[in-house]
Parts: sequence; structure tokens; C-alpha cells
Amino acid sequence: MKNSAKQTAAALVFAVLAVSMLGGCFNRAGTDDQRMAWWRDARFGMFIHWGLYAVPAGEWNGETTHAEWIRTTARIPLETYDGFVDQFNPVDFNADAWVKMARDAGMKYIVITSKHHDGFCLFDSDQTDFNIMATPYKKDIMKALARACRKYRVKMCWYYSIMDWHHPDYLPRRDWEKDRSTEGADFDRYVAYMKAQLKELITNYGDIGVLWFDGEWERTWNREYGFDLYNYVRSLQPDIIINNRVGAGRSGMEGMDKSGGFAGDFGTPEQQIPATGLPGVDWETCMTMNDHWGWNKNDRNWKSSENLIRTLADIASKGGNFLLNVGPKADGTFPEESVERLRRIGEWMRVNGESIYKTSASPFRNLAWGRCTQKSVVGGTRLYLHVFDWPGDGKLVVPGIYNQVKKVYLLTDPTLEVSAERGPDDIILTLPSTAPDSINTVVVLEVRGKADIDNPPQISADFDVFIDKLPIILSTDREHVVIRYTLDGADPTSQSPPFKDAIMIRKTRTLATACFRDGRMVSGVVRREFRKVAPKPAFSKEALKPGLVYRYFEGDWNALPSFHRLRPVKTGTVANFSLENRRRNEYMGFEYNGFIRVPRDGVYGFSTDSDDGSRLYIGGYLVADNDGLHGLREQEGIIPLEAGYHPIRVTYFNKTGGYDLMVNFRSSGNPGVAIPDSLLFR
Ligand code: H79
Repeated sequence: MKNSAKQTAAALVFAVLAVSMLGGCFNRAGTDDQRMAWWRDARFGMFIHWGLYAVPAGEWNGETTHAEWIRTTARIPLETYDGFVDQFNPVDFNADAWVKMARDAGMKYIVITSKHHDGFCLFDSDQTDFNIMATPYKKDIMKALARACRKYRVKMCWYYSIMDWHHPDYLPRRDWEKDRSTEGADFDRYVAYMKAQLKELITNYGDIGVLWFDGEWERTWNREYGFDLYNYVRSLQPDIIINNRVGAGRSGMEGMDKSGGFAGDFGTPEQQIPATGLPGVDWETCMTMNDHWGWNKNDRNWKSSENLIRTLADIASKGGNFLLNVGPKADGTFPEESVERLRRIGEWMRVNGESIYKTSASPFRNLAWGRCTQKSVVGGTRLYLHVFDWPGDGKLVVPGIYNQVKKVYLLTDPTLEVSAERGPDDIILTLPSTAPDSINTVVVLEVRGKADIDNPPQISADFDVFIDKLPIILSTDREHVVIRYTLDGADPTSQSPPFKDAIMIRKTRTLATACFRDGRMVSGVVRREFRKVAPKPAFSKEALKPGLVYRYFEGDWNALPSFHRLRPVKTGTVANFSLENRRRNEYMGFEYNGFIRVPRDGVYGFSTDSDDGSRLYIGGYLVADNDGLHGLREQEGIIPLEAGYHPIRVTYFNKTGGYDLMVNFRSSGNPGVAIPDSLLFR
């Protein structure tokens, strides 16, 4: 896998939909809502990356782009790196000062690296000497911070890396660490070590808000370990919140889990914000203030306070949390640039905090001038309009809203005159001619009832194509509206049929639908085409032999090669798309050929989930194209098939790093599963 995922735009023979499957697997109800409540209300936290890497401060042998990864990125031998222990003496560390800076910035929790990938522990651990007590400083940093957090009512949270470049039992070694033997290394003993340390972290420091795992992507970690660790941590503190990186189901840096890849309580987009919110899923974007997590003395690329304040509003408007990083220096102080930004954010939060805390995602899909967060209040809804681009004429149009206005005012100065005029489809606010806060002025628009925004109905159907007939469901969460639709693509009118039960179509149709109230359209119109297609005829209806034929190759590729022109290293039969017949983990590839038995006529979604690239063909049609160098990534395509046996061919390669291949399918009304061995033949 490599970060630069190149996607080949292939000529698709059949209409194939490539869907990137970011599934939420975290939404569970009941007690979990209570457990998650403080975290959802908080919206804003501080990340702290601190450890031995603060000593070299990002520079090694003249190369200045390192940070918390320095031991690996600069290939520093273990003994050399251990030398930083004697140099780590943060005499100016002041736990109260750190926690106060977080609190004054409006942050409700602090997540600090109790142990990063380098394996060094900032806490007093009985499990290893590679910890803060071995440094000249010799005081438990975590103790001091936990105490200060209690004092200032900030939640103390631990970051803990699963990957560990120091522990002898952790596997794998870095590929350049030729002189660190793996002899006698025992990964299960390492897991026991982690558990013992987590017990220390969870029982010696009072209540811990979040356990934030990371470094889970190496091949030694798997879902079973993830489940077990999740349950273990919860058993020590039932109300603790655990991020999704405890498991092994993360889908790239978007940080969410793939469908079926359970892990933890919230998703962790890293250095990015999901384009639209992820309804029903808890998530937290973590982000650096410059370009590094750990202290890098040469990094001057600081984001502006304006950028950070707007980013916080942006994330809150999408229903997520913001975990903003500080990388303290080796002397124990925050970089001045971070201090200044925290102070500036705090200034804004003191005036505008109520537009962030305890709010939920914007009901608007898009606002040209800024963002919106909302909160229900007695008898209505408070819409917090975060105005980034102040209107030159003082007239702010709040588009597509049908509520009655209760009141409107500015958080900056509730005495400033603001008025609201209710139009047929929008509200026009008259504001002061210049922005009271040029970064983000929050206008509170309080309305009666739930936010009633012109969002069109949602259309749900299993697939956009069908063989005989297809049920389609229309829905809306708006009150007092009738959903009307047409099946010829024309705009619905007040005379069009209202949606009641599922609409059953038997021919290719273009559905158009909108919401109506009192005979008037009160939403946009959405359209979708549903196509009737002929199923691909089965190759045979006769039983074949179970299993697949595989051909195994070795080579250095950046994309799938033409395997049919290459000579395989090995061939044979195998029960499923397992990689068990490989001779090595890198620079290798597989081609599988066989038949899939399709139980009944229908539309099927096929996906591969692979690291690196893969493709899936059914009867010669390229259905799922997941080629290129990348981390574990899922791609789905759909195809209508007649019941019976269809040729299936899957190609796969891995260049370097992690390797994995999963081949899944789903049919109408059924979730995706790995294709069972019982449906594979040769
Ligand atoms: O602690 C900070 C970083 O040091 C750490 N996470 C933040 C919070 C971090 N470690 N690695 N990275 C960030 C980037 C790693 C990216 C990848 Fe992958 C790991 C690419 C391939 C393996 C994650 C898993 C993304 C795709 C698969």
C-alpha cells in the first residue's frame, strides 16, 4: 500500500457504479447515548503529542521534516533513540498552565499521547522502564495532568498506540531494522503488556473520558484483538469512550469504518472533514495547527486563527467534534504560535460558545455565506447562523426555510438591531452593515417548531437497476408535508399522486419527487432514474466442483499487470479468495478463476476490499475496479444476473506494506457478506 492511490479510469462494459463504502458501525442506542452524551456536547477538545521526539524537534542529520515519527522516518537505531531519555527534562512543564490554556480556549477534553508509536510512556509504568521515570525529569506527567484536569473540569483522555517500535514482542519490525532480531518475539505477550499498561492508565488516574487508540493498521492486529481490547477497556471503566482505531476495520484516512468493520464508539477522520456530515454516526476530526503532530521547530506553516475558528464551526455544522493538536516543546512549554491561536479561539468561544456546545448538525444542505448549527429550545429551535461572508448590503438571505420567526439577535451583541422578514420560501435578515466579528459572527435565528427546511424527500431502493420490478420508498423527517411524485421525470405538482406505500415499478422510469404543503411545493425536486435491465444469462445451471483455481505471481507492480501474459510462480485450487498460497507478503499477486453460483435471478452488488489493488469480473464484465496502490479500500459495482453459474475472476496485487483481499457480495434487501465458499466452483 502507498498513500498515493492512483485510480485507473477503466472503460466499463456494463453500467457499473463505483461506490466508496464508508459505513457507520458505531451507532448503538440506549445506554450508549448516555455514555456518549458529554462527548457529543463537548464538540471541542485538545490533542497533545508529546514524547521523546520533542528533543530532536523534527530535525535529524540536516533533514527538517520529521516529528513524532522521527525514529522511523530518520531510521534512528533503537540505542540512539533511547539516548533521548537522558535528554528529556521538561523543567518548564506546568500541568495547570496547559489545562488552563485548553479550558480557556473552550476545549472540554484533552487527549494526550500516553504512549506513541515510539513506545515511550509519559506515565509511570511498572511494565517498562522506557518511561518518564527514567528521564531526569522523573515525575509522572499523566498524574499532574489528570489532577489539573479534575481541578479545571476538563476531561482527561489517553491516546495509546497499538503499534510499538520499542517493545521486543511487538511485530512486525520496521523493514530497515535489520539488526533487531524477531527471535522469541511473541505478539500475544505484547498484547498482555498493552493490557497491563491500559489497566494502569485506567485505574491509577481517576476517571478517563476517552481511550484514543492508533497505530492499529499493521497486519499483526486484527478484528478479534480489537473486540477483545474494546471489551477489556470497557470492563475496567464501563462509561469510557473508545475510538474506532481499536479495531482493524478503518478505511483509510477518512477514518471511518468499512461496512461490517465494527470498532469503537466514534470515527476518526485525520486531517480532514467529511464533506457532508455522517448522520447517525459519531465522529471527530483530529487536526494539526501546522503540518506536524509532534514539535517541529522548523515548521512555520501555521493555520490562521480565522481558519481554526471557522473549521470548528464547519465541523460542528456537520455534527462532528474537533480535536485540535498542540505539539509541546521538550522544555514543557507550548509553542508560542499555538498559545496565540488558543487564546484567540478562546476569545471567540467566550462570546459564541453556545453556538458550538450541545448543538447538532445543520439542517441546511448548503449555505453560501457560512455554516449553521442548531439546538432545540422550549417551543422551537435555535438556529445559529455562522456568518463567514458578511453581506455588503446587510441583507442576509436564509434560503429555503418555512418556520415562523420567534426572534433574531447577534451573540456578539444582543442589543444590536436585527430584523427578520418572512418571505414565501426564505427569511431575509437585516443586519448591521459591517460584521461585528470579521471571522465568524453568529446570528441567532429562533424559530417555532423543528427546523423546516426545503430539503426534498429521500429516495430509497436497493439498487438503481432491476430485473422484474422494484419497490421504492420515499421519506422525509419534515412535519405536515405530503410527498408527491411523478414517474415520467416531470416536476411533481399538487395534482401528482401522494406517496403512501412503496412505489412498485416494472419498467424503466424516472422518478421525480418533492414535498408539498397546502397545495404548494415546499422543497426542491429530486430525480432518479431506475432502469429495467436483462439479467446476464448463466453460463451453466449444472453443478461444478467446489473451489477456485488460483495462479500466484511475483513481481513489482504499481497497478494490476496483465496476468495472462505472465508466468505464474505457482498454481492450484483453493476454497475461496484467500491469500494463503503466497510465498511472500510483498511484490506478489493472484488471479482467481472459477464460477459463482447465483441463487436466484436478481441484481447483485460485488465488492473487493483490498490492499493494494484488485478487480472483479463476472462473465467478462469488469464489475468492481479497485486497482492501484492504496491502503485497505472497498469498491462496489452492481450487475444483474440470472440464477445459475457465472464465471468469476478476481485479480489482486500487493507492492509493499500491508496486504489483504476480501471479496463480498450483496443482493436486494441483504447486507454485504464475504462470498461463502459454498457458492464458489471451478
Ligand atoms: O499520532 C498522529 C500520527 O503520528 C498518527 N496518527 C496521528 C493522530 C499517524 N500515524 N500514521 N499516520 C498518522 C499516517 C498513516 C497512514 C497510513 Fe494507513 C497507515 C497509511 C497506510 C497505513 C491508515 C491506515 C490509513 C490507511 C490505512
